Amino acid sequence: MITLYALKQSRAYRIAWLLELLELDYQLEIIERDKTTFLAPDSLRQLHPLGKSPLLQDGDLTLAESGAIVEYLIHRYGNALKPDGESPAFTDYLYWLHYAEGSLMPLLVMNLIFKRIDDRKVPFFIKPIVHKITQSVRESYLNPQLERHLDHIERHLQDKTWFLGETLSGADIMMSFPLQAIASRQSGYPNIQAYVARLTQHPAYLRAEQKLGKFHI
Ligand SMILES: N[C@@H](CCC(=O)N[C@@H](CS)C(=O)NCC(=O)O)C(=O)O
Repeated sequence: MITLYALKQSRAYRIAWLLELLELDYQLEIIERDKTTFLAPDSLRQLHPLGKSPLLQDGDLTLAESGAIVEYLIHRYGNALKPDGESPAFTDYLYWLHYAEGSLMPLLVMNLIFKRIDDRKVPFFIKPIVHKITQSVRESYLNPQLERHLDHIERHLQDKTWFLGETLSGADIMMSFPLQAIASRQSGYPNIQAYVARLTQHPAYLRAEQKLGKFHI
């Protein structure tokens, strides 16, 4: 039996979408976030030392890390979602599948942390200093990097339905989460917006959302 431990409003949407696409039988354990910290509850650490979501159990196997889970499920149950190793699309598949967590998500997480620092209650005389530091990192590094990455993705999606062209693959499963977060915050980038509209209307994605609740991160 497959069990997906899905923290609310998390990367677990990726895995639920994939499980629905593969039409696998699975059990869903929906986990509430801590109301103040927004982190996962300690109970998840009893299943895996890092206590993060998504977490998948398949028989005796317990697997964390959404990229690893996507590769595992596709290898085991759904090779149709991965191009043949000899085809030219294969390296593109590898690139986007790993780019999502390896390059794009760290920038989004850094952005979120800076926003939390900016919003944090501190004595009024310290606030301008904190703001000056976060502003300077945003201007010198974070914003130009984000812009470069979004331009890169926007150009890639030009005239494409999915990341590899016309065929949906594991690369889309991985890119869905960061692009959904970006599309809800950023204006412009019409190819990214259209891509997110497409994926959120995909029948398997809608089935996943019906079980997990609407995604609105
Ligand atoms: N790179 C990991 C990241 C896992 C991760 O940070 N998940 C978040 C939810 S999207 C989480 O569990 N946050 C709660 C916490 O850190 O306590 C993956 O792709 O699975």
